[in-house]
Amino acid sequence: MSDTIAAISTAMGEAGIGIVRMTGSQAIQIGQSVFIGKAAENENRKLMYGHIYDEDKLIDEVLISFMKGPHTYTREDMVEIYCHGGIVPVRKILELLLKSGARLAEAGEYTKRAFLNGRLDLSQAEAVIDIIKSKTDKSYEVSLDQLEGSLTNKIKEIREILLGMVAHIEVSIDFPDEDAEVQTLDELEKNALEVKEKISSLLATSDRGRILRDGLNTVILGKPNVGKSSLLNALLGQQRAIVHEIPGTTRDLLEGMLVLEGFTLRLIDTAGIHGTVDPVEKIGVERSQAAARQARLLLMVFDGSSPLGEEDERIIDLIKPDQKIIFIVNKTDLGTVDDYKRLTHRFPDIPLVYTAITRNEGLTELEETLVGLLEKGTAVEDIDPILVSERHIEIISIALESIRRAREMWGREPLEMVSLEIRNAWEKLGELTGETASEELLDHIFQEFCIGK
Ligand SMILES: Nc1nc2c(ncn2[C@@H]2O[C@H](COP(=O)(O)OP(=O)(O)OP(=O)(O)O)[C@@H](O)[C@H]2O)c(=O)[nH]1
Ligand SMILES: [Mg+2]
Repeated sequence: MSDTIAAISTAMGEAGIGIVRMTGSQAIQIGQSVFIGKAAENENRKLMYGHIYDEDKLIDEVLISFMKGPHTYTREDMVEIYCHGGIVPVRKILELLLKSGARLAEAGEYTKRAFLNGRLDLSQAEAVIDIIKSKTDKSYEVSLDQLEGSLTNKIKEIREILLGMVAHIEVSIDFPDEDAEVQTLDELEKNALEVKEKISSLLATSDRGRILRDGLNTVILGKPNVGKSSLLNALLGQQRAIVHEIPGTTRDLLEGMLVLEGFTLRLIDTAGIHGTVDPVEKIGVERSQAAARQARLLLMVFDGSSPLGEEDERIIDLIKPDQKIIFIVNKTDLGTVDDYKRLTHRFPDIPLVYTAITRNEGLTELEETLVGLLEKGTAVEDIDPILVSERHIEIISIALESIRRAREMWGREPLEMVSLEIRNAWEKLGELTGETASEELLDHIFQEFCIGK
């Protein structure tokens, strides 16, 4: 018998409808005790019209559904009440349910029950929260994929191979015989390679996962006064940074989130880089250089109306081989010198866009170039699930480490040691799906949820 929990499942605020949900062994009985409707009996999984009463007092006009477990989200009996939206009706109904014997659900408790009752595994439960929290279409797609079991299936496959390896080793420990041992090593080598490949290809997606989750670290770079802050403001569509004709306006790093066609960019405006004696500006320049080193994408801004100078060259020198870059030649309304055409010849792989930001010219082309560049590197097109959770990335890295150690050991160390390492990897991966997860870990994960989910 599970105790019965209740919570408001919709967001609090004025809304067309609000949903109050209840699950547990008493849910249906409590629901029936507060509902008066036309249907003769409270049919299973039907939506019924009626009223909620607190004894004689009318609380609200509602639709209600009684759902018998196990074909429910939690696998237990559930009741959902669809009442008027707005904070008062939902609160009044919740209070009535609590008074009638339910207790207030903890954060994520519905999903925790779904997990404990075997409806979802842990990575799927985590996907539920990621879906709720997703801010872009792309991160939503990845989480939905995970909820559908893409990651679970991959991990299951890998764990099965690992278990097979352990079994193989145990047999050859119990029945030692030279030939069998050689065969075991060959077989193990093949399996280990397969596991290593599977795990490595999963891990390779973590970079994309992080970008989907946190946004691509994008730094706007250039010498003073070329229009970096103007660019930040134009892309964000708001006056985020101070823009001024005096060079050296921006000193601190300024950030804004930009969502473009489902891609999230963490845009950072920086102080113009040049040799300066001003102590405050100097610190600003150092920060710009540090930001440039960490950037995944550099938006390098030039003043197209004046020649490409020594200062610009030094900024170009900051480019690192693994960074994506777009050259932006701004202020074309004041004329364009030929130097920038030569830039295209020197760096044929780097896209170059002409803009006049104050006139809103070239911005559409810049956005298109940006999206093109992002699609190249982060398309969600392959069949592999994408790792977005730091927890998953850590688990998989540790498992990979164990496999590596096991491979180093065989032939040199006793088979028992090899077996132990493989078992470690198997157990670690079980934490991802929740098969070997501790109570603390579960608490930690479900606390991230909102109440009512
Ligand atoms: N004519 C013209 N002026 C521009 C253009 N874009 C920006 N400006 C002007 O150039 C000046 C400097 O712009 P900012 O955006 O502050 O330049 P910045 O690169 O952030 O400068 P610092 O913060 O000092 O490094 C301002 O007066 C802008 O209005 C443009 O396309 N054409
Ligand atoms: Mg600025």
